[in-house]
Amino acid sequence: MQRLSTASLPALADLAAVPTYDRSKVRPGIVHLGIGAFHRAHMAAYVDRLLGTTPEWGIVGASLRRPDTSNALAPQDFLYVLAVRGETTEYQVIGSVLDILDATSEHEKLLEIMTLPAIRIVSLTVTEKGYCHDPATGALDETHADIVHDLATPRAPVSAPGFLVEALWRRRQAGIAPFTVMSCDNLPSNGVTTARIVSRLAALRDAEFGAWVAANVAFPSTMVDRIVPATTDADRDAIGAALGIEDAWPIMTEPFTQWVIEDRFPSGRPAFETVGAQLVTDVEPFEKMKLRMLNGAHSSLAYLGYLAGKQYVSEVVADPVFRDFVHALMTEEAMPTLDMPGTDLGAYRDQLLQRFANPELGHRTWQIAMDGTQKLPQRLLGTIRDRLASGGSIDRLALGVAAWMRYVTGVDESGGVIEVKDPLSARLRTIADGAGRDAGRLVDGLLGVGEVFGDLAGNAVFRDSLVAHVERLWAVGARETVAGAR
Ligand code: CS2
Repeated sequence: MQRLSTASLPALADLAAVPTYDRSKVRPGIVHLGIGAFHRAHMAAYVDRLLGTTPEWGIVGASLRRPDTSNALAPQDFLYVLAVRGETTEYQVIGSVLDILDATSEHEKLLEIMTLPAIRIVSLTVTEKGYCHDPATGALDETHADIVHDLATPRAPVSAPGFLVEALWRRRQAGIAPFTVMSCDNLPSNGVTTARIVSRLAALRDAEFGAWVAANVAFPSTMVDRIVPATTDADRDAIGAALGIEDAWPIMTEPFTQWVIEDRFPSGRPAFETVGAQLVTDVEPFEKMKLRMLNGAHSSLAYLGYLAGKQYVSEVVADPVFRDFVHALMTEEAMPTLDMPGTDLGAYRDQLLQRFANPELGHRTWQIAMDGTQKLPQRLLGTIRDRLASGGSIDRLALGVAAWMRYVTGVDESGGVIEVKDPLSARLRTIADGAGRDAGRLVDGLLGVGEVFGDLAGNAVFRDSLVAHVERLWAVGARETVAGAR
């Protein structure tokens, strides 16, 4: 089978939407750190639609950890297929990514590109843990190994904040205006959080420079939304069969896509609003709605569903017990904490349930269960804090957290091993091993992970609810526990 490349595009045009602009005229204007599946299904697809009219906004991507994306896409001119799976599948070939660098071996080249005056935006999808921060407070974790490294050798950084700081430093030295830093990760107030982290790292390097970053670099917040499961070999085969072309790393996604952007780009930006993004002055209410409704429900379904032996999110919500539970979690416990005048939250919730049910996506519960320590604060714990403050019930939200606690013990309901992926997995393991089958000890041990739970650790209502749920999860399993909690 022929490999996807510029040369193969004309033959593909009958089966897929291919770039209609002249790719040879596109120039880099954006550097994107963390070019994983999400970016390739989301921002890169928006930018792809802009390049016909504004070819100065092409993307140079960088992977901070592994060279695999670059290795897969370089032989195909960085083109890839985006398969949009709804009732039918639509194929697009995305051409907005011009190059991908492996930051581990090409850090100098990456920094040189980040210093070019033509680069006016540096965007990020490095996942929650890529910010090297304390998730409970949003502050830079100054003891993080990557941060310690980047402070010792600032000219050859390894972390996303380290690359931003060094590139901003070089631009300032050279008298080049700073780029705008746009986080596209699922963090609360992601712009403010990124600003805090990057300015702090800059200040640790040089106090005056830190103040300059805080005063001169724009960090707009964004709300990003599109469900993008990890690509499987079966997906690659399906693309081959449908399009007659070999793509080493196609991306699968759903039809829905949303991008809300705070309009603060002093160095200029593409006309994102012409390709479906919403430009607003305050993103925070949108972010909160999405994190608490979509992601809060997602994580709860992932832990509970995984424990109940369900591999995919669509399988979990196909079971009325789980569906009713998550409907109630959103309606009774998440929606009352949101302030979104003019938005029909009930309709938003129903649309989420429909998206979760998409049987074509194959979105694994295990994938969402990853990195719980980095995700729980903004997905469930902030909601719980607000509910406790207003005297509302928290039992369903707490069941989501309890399911995470049960999950990180590393043993599933049939005695099988759970591969717990989390930057704090070793610590979680020690706590779980020390607790044995004692729910109180497990809960207290995990609540003691201060960078996740913060002040919530001392709340008796929350603790009691967790202990009762963990006991039940052990005694009757996830499905029965959920059935009793609807
Ligand atoms: C998911 C998200 O993996 C996860 O934790 O909850 O990636 C989710 O699919 C996206 O945020 C949807 O926009």
